[in-house]
Formats: sequence, C-alpha cells, structure tokens
Amino acid sequence: MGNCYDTSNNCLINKAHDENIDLVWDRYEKMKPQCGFGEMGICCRICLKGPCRIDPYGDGPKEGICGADADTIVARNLVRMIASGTASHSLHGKEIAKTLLHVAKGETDNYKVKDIRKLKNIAEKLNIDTEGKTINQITEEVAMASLMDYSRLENTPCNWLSNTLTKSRLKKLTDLGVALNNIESSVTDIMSRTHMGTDADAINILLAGLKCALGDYVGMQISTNLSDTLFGTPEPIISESNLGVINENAVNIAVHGHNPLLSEIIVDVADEMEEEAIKAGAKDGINIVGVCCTGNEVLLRRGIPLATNFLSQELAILTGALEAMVVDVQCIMPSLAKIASCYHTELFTTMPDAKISGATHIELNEKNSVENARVIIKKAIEKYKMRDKNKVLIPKRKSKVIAGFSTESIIKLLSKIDKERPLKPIIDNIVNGNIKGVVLFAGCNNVKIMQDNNFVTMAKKLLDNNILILATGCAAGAYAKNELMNSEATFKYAGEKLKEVLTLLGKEAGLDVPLPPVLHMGSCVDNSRGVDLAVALANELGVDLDQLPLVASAPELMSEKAISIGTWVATIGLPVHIGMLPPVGGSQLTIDVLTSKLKELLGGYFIVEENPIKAANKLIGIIKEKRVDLGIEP
Ligand code: XCC
Ligand code: SF4
Repeated sequence: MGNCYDTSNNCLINKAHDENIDLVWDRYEKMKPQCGFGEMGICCRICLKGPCRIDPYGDGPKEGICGADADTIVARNLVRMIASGTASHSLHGKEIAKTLLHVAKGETDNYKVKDIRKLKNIAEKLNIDTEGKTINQITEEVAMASLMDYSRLENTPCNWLSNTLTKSRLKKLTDLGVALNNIESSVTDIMSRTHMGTDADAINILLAGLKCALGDYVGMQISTNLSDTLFGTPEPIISESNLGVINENAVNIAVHGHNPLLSEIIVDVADEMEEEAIKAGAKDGINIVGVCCTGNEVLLRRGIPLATNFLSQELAILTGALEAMVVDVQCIMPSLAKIASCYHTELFTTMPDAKISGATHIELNEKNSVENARVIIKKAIEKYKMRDKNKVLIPKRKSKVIAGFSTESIIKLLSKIDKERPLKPIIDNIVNGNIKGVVLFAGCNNVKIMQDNNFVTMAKKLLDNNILILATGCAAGAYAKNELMNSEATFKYAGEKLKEVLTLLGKEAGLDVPLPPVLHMGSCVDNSRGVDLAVALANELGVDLDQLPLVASAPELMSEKAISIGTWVATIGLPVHIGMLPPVGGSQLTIDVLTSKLKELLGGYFIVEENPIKAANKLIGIIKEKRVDLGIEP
C-alpha cells in the first residue's frame, strides 16, 4: 500500500496495483526487515577482509577483523555519506561555473548572462574589482573565482565561504581547522582517510566530515548564485502544484532532477514548438511540469507548475498522460524506466554520468542543448499520438502557489517599507514578537515516513505559534502540493500576529493578498538563500548565526545530500532537527559529537525527533530560549 498524506494520490496507487506495477512503497515492504547492522551504521565493507559487523547488544564481536571499533566504523560510514553529498551538490555548481566561463569566452551561444545586476553584486561580494571592465571580463573573473574553490592549493578559505558568512563564524571555523579551502580535496581527503588502516580516531574523522560538509555549502552558494546570473534571480511568481497540473489536452513533459542548465532550455524550446503540438491534436499545446529540484528551479524562475516531489515521482507516469520525462541527475528512481515501459511515456536521460538502462539517452551539453532539446520535444509530440485514453487517470487536486522568494526579492519587498534599512521591518517584528522566529524546512521524502506528513503537521503547529517558515527542495514541494504556499494558508494557519505581518507585507508587495506563510526559496542548492538571509539578519543585529531565533528541519530526510546539508547547517551554528536517526545508532560517541559536542564548539547541533508534534514543540522551545538569550520578549 502507498502511504501519502495527500490522499488524492491514492487512485493512482490503486491503479498501479490493478496493473501489477510495483511502486516505491511496495518495494519497501518487500525489503523488510531491513538490516539492523546497516541501520545502526556498524557494518563495515571498507576492505575485503570484511564485511565486518559489530554486535551492539550481545557478547558478539566488538571490533572488526582489523580492530576497528564501532565508533571508527560509524564515523567512517557517516563521513563517506557526507563526501557523496558534497560531491553531488558541488559538481552541480561546477557545471554551472564552467558554463559561465564558456559564456564569458564566447564559447557557447546557448546561454548568456541574463541578470547583470546579480553578476555585479556577486563580483562585489567576492571582492572582484569591476571598475572599467566589460561584462565578459567580470563574468570570467566570477567564474574563475568560483572554480578556484574547487582547486585552491593555498590553505586560505574558499571565496564562497569567507565572503558569505559572519566574521565571527568564519573565525570559529578557522580556529577549529575546518574553514575549507578546496572542495574537491576535501572529498578526496574523506575517501583517503577512511581507507582501511588510515584514520581510526572517530573524532578526527568527524571533524574532517564537518570540513567536507562545508564543501556542500560552498557548492550550493556557487550553484544558486551562478544560476541566478545565467537564468535570472527569482521574483514572486504565481503557479500551481500537485499531479492535477498534468493537462489531459496537452503534450505533457516532466523535467526531473536538479540541474537548471537543461530544464531552462527545454522550457525555452517548448515555447517555440507549441504549434507542432497543437497540430498533433493536443489543443493546449505543450505543458511542461516539474518534479523534485529541477521542478523547483523552473517553478521559481519560470512559473512552471510543480507536479510532485520525490516520493510520488512514479505516480506522474501512472497518470497515463505523460508523454516524456526528461531527467538529469540525482534523486531519479531507476524504477521509472520500467514503469514508463508499461505506458507510452518515454524516459530521457540527458547527462553522461546519469544513464538508466531502458531509457533513451539524448545528451544535452552546452554545445548541442537547443538542438537536442528539440529532438526530445519532437519525440514527445509523436508519443502524444500513442497515448491510450483508457489508461489516463489524472487526480483533480492542485493548489495555488506563490513561489520565488529569493533573498533579493525578500529584501526588495521589505525596502518598500524601509528604503534605508530594508531588514528593519523584519527585525522589528521579530523583536516585538509578531514573528517569534523562523524555521527553514529542507530535505527529502523518505518511504519510512508517510509522505509529506511530518512537513505539514510541523508547519501547522509552528505557524499557529507565529513562527515564519522558509522551505526548499522536496520540503517546498510538500508545502506547494498541500496548499501551504498561498494566501488562503495564511488565513487558515498563521497565528494572529504573523497573519498581520504577512498581510501588511502582501499589501506592500502590491499583491493585494497576504504573503504565504511558507516562503518557497527554491531547490536544495537554494538553502544558500536561507543562509544569505540569516547572515544579513545576524550582521544587522551584530550577532552570530547561533544566536538567531532560527532553526532548520529535515523531518523526512533520505539522501546522502541531506546528511551533508544537515552537517554544514549545524557547523555554521544552527540547530537542525531531523525526523529519523541516520545510521549512527551504533556509536554513542558519534551521537554525542553531533548533538552536545558540536553545540559546545559551534553553537549548532542535531536534534532527533520522529514525532512531528513533539518535534514542533521542541523547535518552539529552542526559539524561545534563543529569544531569552537575545534579551527580547520570549
Ligand atoms: Fe532529492 Fe533535491 Fe531530497 Fe528531494 S530534497 S529527495 S535530495 S530532490 Ni534535496
Ligand atoms: Fe572489517 Fe576493518 Fe576491513 Fe572494515 S576495514 S571490513 S572493519 S577488516
């Protein structure tokens, strides 16, 4: 059986069963019971003498064949997860930085700098002198300063680390020896030190994990900022979300994955090819919909409707009305190929490092992206003619979404109230308690948790307590689908005081309606936007990040990327709630480091709480404490 908070999906889950198609929930059931050693992180496969397993309870082995104990094994496994997350996010940023460099050198016609103001702001942030330089020169220097963060030999911190945090935070990181200088060497370092017979000191291993996780942060800053330069900085935009956005009368194409380099082109080319689709009988032309973070990217910049987040990605195909799904990298279930083969849907892979057997591979690179996007869309139009009307079932539900809350757009909005000090209205409202605090929700869905339930349950409780919510990634997807990102949600769920503030801000923004109580900041890499806002607030208040009434939460975490995000968020000083224990249960030492030790050293720490109501209450308590420490009304 499926397990979604949103019951409008159930008809598709039942359809899958009627058609003998296994979904993620079915495969999970078949996987049970899952390996207890794996769950606790005490299985080691790092060398061929193994696998070794530590007995956590009985009188079985307490050390591996080489002598590694549970702490060493758990810490090594954990930091390898961090390294994978960092590799994924930072490579995403590197692809975009390389594209920007090629734009600067005139080596590609398919991309250009769309947001010159953002480019100049970045140059200023990175201390690049722009006086008398052409746009191409500035673009090249910004791209090179970013690429330098992947390759620096000197032991000075990354450009995107030292110029984006508070001064006191940078000092704390430097003092602890984790102020990262080079993203890629930090990943290499993790792989090397966790090789059999190298680092066996769990604390030393975990410290390297903190440093590597900061590479995830730097990669996100690069991804977000350089994407804004190429494709524009998001502004508030109205759209829709949930599977109901799939249009029976259109050629439906889903874009799924993470990298906007591909989806932006697909959206552009689809506009040109509308007529062809109409000629093929689709009276509404071409309808692009988004899945996961690629979906968030094009929702924020282009208003493309978001069909679903991670866990229900398979259901988009089950509607029987999807002609093509175009994927790039990360969070793409390999099962999609098999499910697509039960329908007329064609699955396209587009990246050389992310092929799926059973899918059609059409590579989209800088040189051919427009041309090949046309090929993909042409094939999708042909597929439309093969759609079996008897197999179409599109759930009706879709909700209105106001998205596009980049830091810039928030500050622009606030400057309508106070031109000189745009952050002042927010700070005043935090100080007087109209906004008690802020929670940033991020991270995935996990099949072990009812889809979206933790997100929605926690949000309702927090909003009622006048706590503002920011969201990214699949967290944002959960709120978009479930009607928490529109003005009606403000009336329904926001506490009285928060409602007043959001109503005033909506008016100032010229929206005529209140701002939504959950602000969509973008994809997972756009967690950097949340940091930018927090750093601006901290600087304005003259405090460090760990003093702000600001907490992060990933209540349905799943991927290795979520582990690396959570780790850097704690490292820069924020409390991080997670809705399930990652595979560290076999090492009390590791748990202590991630909770209490980290808190002593850096102010940030992990809180594990599975029950969403209890979790919300804990976050409310933490925000209260932070307010008391700041000397403002609790
Ligand atoms: Fe993937 Fe970004 Fe997680 Fe969603 S939230 S399941 S990582 S798509 Ni990043
Ligand atoms: Fe076993 Fe040690 Fe090899 Fe791990 S590294 S598999 S604990 S012998």
